[in-house]
Amino acid sequence: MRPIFGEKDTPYEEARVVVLPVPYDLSLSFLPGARRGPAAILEASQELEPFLLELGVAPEEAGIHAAQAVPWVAGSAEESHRLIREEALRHLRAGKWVVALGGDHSITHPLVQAHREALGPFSILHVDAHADLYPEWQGSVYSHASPFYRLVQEGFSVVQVGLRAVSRESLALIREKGLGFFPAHRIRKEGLPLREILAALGERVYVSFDFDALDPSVMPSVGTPLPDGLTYREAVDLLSALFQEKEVVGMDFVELSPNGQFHAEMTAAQLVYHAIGLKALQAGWLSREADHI
Ligand SMILES: [Mn+2]
Repeated sequence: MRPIFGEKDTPYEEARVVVLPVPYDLSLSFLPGARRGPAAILEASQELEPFLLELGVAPEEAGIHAAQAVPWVAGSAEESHRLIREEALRHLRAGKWVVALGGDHSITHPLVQAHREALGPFSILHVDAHADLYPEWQGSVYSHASPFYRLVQEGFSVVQVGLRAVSRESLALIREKGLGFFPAHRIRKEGLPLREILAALGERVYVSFDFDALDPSVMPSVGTPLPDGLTYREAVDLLSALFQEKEVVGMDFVELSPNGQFHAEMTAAQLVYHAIGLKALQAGWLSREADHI
């Protein structure tokens, strides 16, 4: 197997970080293709510079291992989600920090359940163009439009950043449940309200990052692109602030739908790698090399 995220390949036992490919996209309502997202990110990651100039570390030196992709069960969203939950739980119980790569956004529900079971309570930072708060979509509660409805009903505290497609019903639910709500139009006009976002979150946070939160000018390869999204810099600044002040218990990056635009896949890989570097610094696995700024 070729190395991913840098030049080394860390064996499972030595790895602190497990990248978990979840190529499940059977819930997609518009353009399918997110099943090819994890492989595309891992392939693009081979082209990254291992040393990250901004962080002053080479995140791969924290030890990153790409796990086997979670298989899906044709015709059964329920069974597929059960497998995702079990695989994530296995890595968490082995003490690994798990970064899942989707796949469609429905995978966040079993991933969050696994983290809750292994690691205890946390709040959720949901970065997305869409609220994903439909009680069901096209007749399924396992839809990629529904994971946060289910999580909110299960009592999770959710903070949503970057939204620009929200139904009246979803907006009513956001208000009723008191979710953190930071729509893209506000961010475009006023900048990223980092203090407010951090204040809305608890001390421990799970991050679910839908690549369509980014503006299509930087991230065209998603199933449902929408204009007026976050810049790459805003995504990095949001994650940097989060890792500085919170314990990030886990992450998923979902909905990359490769469509031949390799720059989008590189962008996705770079953001994931940057997030792993932030974790490595926050956890004390690596120290910033002060000479490199
Ligand atoms: Mn989403």
